[in-house]
Amino acid sequence: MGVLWQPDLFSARGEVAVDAEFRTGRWTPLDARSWVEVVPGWLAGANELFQRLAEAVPWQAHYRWLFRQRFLEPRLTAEYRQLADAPHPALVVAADALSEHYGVRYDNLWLNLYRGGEDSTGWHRDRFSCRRPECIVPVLTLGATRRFLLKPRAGGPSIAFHPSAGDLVVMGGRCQEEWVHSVPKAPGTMGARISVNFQSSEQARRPRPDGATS
Ligand SMILES: O=C(O)CCC(=O)C(=O)O
Repeated sequence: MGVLWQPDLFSARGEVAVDAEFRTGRWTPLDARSWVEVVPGWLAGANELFQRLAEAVPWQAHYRWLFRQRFLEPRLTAEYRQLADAPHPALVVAADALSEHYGVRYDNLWLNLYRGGEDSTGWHRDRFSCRRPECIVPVLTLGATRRFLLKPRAGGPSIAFHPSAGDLVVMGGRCQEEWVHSVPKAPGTMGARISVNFQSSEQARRPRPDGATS
């Protein structure tokens, strides 16, 4: 895959590892029931992991339907339904650390490759991977820094985050019910970005009417 990779010249090429203590985490309430936690530099060795994923993942383009029109999604994606099939062992370690920290079992992965500033994802919420009233959705950034926006589903100004390589953005509470998120186009951006969405089959199941969780 010939994506442009622009490593941070100041970070040493090294082992991929996560901060299991989430020491740099900054938790921000969005409203009374929704929140975001940003964990700068959560993953060390982000450049190494980016390069391995850019090369090893079978990235695919997909057509989507929007307002009855079929369009080619402006990014490439890949899905790993079993964590055991993850394309790099560090992603299993990362999923386990997230599961331990947030009390949600992350057992599958959704990866996005934004080849450059013309790639993007529009406003959406994670309806299919989050069918519980409250969910916790961690998104790890590798590669280029892009804007990650959140805005209330009912309307209102957006809030911008600028996750860089190795940073984690975690959407929690009723974020997938009452907020939408996007990664807008960024003409002039040099380099590609990969985002790793840690998903949970528990969160993708509707709660049972009797209140049981499985
Ligand atoms: O790339 C990102 O940071 C967000 C990805 C996303 O929202 C999605 O794939 O549903």
